[in-house]
Amino acid sequence: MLDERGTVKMPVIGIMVGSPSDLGVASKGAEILAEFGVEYEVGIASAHRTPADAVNYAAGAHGRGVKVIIAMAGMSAALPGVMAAHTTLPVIAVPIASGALNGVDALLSAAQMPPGVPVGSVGIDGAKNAALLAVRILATGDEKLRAKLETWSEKTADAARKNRQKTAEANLPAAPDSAYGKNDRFSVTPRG
Ligand code: AIR
Repeated sequence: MLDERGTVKMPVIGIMVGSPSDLGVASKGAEILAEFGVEYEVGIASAHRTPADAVNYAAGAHGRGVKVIIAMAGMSAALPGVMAAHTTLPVIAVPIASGALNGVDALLSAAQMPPGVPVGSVGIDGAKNAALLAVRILATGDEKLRAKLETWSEKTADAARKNRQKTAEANLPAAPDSAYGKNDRFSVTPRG
């Protein structure tokens, strides 16, 4: 829901990117949040170029109703850590592939936080997983969202199962469907 200035009225997820060059990756996460009907907003602030903006956003996020921050940055990415240092909200990092080290630098910056200031990092350019993880966090207190997550997982599993036919297409002897047990994403059938 947008107000007259085009900003989201009640965002529960705050996505922050370090540069406009990160927005392409950010949209992959945004697509997931939109699919789940979760309100989100996207900001641009750099821990190095506009540090006060990043800090102020993090410090004010809880008061504005934000429940999870997703911080995305490449190269020597301080953004997730700096934001985590200024809020008690969960901060999920998305290291962005950029520069000579292609995201490995950003991944290590996000993952190797000093004890006491936690940042959870997904993989390089893992905006989709960051959004899904944020939805999972919200779903712990929202039964409707949890049900949506289950349906989403079932849909994904069904799509993955359709790939089984590819063994036959590749002229390989296919394992029978019965060998995979029940088609239930969350139940594991005991070995017979
Ligand atoms: N960055 C921006 N300020 C601090 C950092 N680490 C990151 C951005 C982007 C990369 O540097 O998040 O991934 C390159 O930014 P730009 O603006 O030069 O494209």
